[in-house]
Amino acid sequence: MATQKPIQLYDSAASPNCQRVKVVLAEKRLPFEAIPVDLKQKEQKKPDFLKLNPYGKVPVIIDGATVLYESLIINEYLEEKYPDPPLMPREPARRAKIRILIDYGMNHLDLPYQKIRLESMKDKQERNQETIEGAKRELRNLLRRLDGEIGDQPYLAGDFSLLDAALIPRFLRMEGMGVLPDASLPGLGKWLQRMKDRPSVRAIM
Ligand SMILES: N[C@@H](CCC(=O)N[C@@H](CS)C(=O)NCC(=O)O)C(=O)O
Repeated sequence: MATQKPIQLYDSAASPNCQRVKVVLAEKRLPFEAIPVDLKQKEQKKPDFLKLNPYGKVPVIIDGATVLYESLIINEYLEEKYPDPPLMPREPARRAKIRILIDYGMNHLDLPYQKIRLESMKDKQERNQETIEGAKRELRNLLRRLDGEIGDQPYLAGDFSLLDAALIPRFLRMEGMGVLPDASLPGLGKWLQRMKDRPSVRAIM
């Protein structure tokens, strides 16, 4: 019987979008072959790569005859195709809630998050510290909702789920930016520490 090749992941080590897929692959103990894509050399815009992902971005996975891009969609696919261990609850309402929180963490936090990122990338003399501090305050205000969601639970939706995997790359960066840990967000501080103890997260750090 022919054995199926391991999943191939077109990857860039520093990419948060690739990292969230690698967390799910590791949690599900799925062997994969990482194919590095040099983003600086624009390998992602070459015709052969565009055949895999017309958006010209990583990650892309190849699983047998299936070629997929968009990290959140890849993770949903991995959950459906390889349901053990489950990273989504069984109840439709709880699954829907997780998707709402993924959307919140990815899209609703995006404006202040990107503001800090872009401002911090500037040369020191051009950087506007007030813009950065204002965006940090804005971001912490938005994070209160997630801090309220986690409460005393170990993970954002109770058990470890696709929600934690989706958000951890961004939260590791927020820690690097000095947004977290913060006394006003105690639940998220504890969660971040717990996440960093997981082998799947240690592997992307
Ligand atoms: N929505 C996409 C975003 C993918 C994305 O922006 N990937 C970045 C790396 S983190 C990339 O490939 N950037 C290179 C480019 O845009 O040319 C996803 O979730 O997979």
